[in-house]
Amino acid sequence: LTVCVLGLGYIGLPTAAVIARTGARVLGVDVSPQVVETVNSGRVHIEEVDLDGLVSGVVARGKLTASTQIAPADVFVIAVPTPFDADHAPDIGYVLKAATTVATVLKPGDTVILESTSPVGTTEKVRDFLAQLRPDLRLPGSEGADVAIAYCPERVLPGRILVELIDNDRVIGGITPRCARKALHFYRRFVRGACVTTTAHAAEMTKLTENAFRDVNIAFANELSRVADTLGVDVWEVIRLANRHPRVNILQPGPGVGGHCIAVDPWFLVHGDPANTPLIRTAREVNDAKSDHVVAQASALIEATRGPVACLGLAFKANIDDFRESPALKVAAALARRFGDRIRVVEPYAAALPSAFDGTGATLTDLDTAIETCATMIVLVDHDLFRSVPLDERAGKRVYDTRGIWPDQPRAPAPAPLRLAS
Ligand code: SAJ
Repeated sequence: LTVCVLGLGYIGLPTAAVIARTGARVLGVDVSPQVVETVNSGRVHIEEVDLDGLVSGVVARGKLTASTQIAPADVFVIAVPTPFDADHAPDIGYVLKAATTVATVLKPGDTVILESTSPVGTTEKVRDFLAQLRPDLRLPGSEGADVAIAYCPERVLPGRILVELIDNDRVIGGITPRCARKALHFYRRFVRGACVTTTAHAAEMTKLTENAFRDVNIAFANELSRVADTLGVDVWEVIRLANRHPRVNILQPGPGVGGHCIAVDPWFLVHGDPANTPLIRTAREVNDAKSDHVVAQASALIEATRGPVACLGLAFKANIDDFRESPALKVAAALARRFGDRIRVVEPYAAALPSAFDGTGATLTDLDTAIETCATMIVLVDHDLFRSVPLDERAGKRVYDTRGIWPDQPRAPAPAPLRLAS
């Protein structure tokens, strides 16, 4: 079996490597010559647990090669980004560009699988696009179709990608049932989880639904944290207690929602049906507004104090080195613009401060120095390293813990008791 994976990013590269490990010959295609060169030398350009060892192994055995040029294959997996534009409208330009590339080598018997998160209807658009470019082929939907096209979203969690690529269930949506079966056959090579077939439309909407579900649930937690602030209640305690109910499972509040998926994908659903998505849209707005609220709260705290302030964390979530679309980075950079050299950023996963801090005067420091020198600490990421700081090292500090990692931290004096209406 020969497989071509288009896009060697956070999903494409691990997927290519896992398929190559099954013994298939895999060609990874990327527009970036640097990425191609890095992979061909057996190295990786992204941080992901165990990925370096896997890639160097399959490259050394000649099972995985990378190129900027496509070549004929039996299966094509498209794993390119689908961003949105300024109006939150999905941009499937990279997907269509990848399809154009595939069209140059597509032949009867091949399977084309789209894995990129995509608005509902995109897989059919890919089919229509390929039909225009290759009128000589019989594409699904036409009599005696000899090419299969399917949608199979990735659903792996950064930090656990190699485990989840194998263990998670997969939803495989075919343009026709035959396409789904053909793609199913492919995924069974490396997936241990269940592989469930459906239509392309249902699979596309399923992916968006999963991330919108998480976004709405995080928004609920973020809204609760604001209410709890107003009422002078500890939101972490309330959530812990409420979650003792057998049918309640509230997620964790934080400084907002980051990453490339959860803050993006819900918009694809909203865009698909704006009139019927007030909840999903509002959840997005609640989560985005949470970052602004955290900036305001932290600013008030910093203004009331003197001396250096530690901002703990820049990553978009715990224990990863990914700073793109990170609410922690957004908050810390806003504080740096406002408070300049008082801001000391601690981020064990950063070698230098990102460009958002250029010209602000803020500096990167290590945790020990921050504990020694900063009387004020703003927790923005729940890295294990921060979680493990014991209470005696935090005693007497003014702490704004947006992630709830230090439940034993003495709280600032509660606001005056509420006057209840009689
Ligand atoms: N977050 C909270 N509170 C929580 C959980 C998360 O504030 O209780 C924040 C995180 O700190 C982070 C953001 O949400 O800023 C997203 O983190 P995440 O761990 O929820 O998700 P991602 O973006 O790493 O990966 C998600 C996953 N989707 C779901 O869990 C439904 C993953 O399975 C998907 O494959 C991935 O999106 C994707 O590629 O779509």
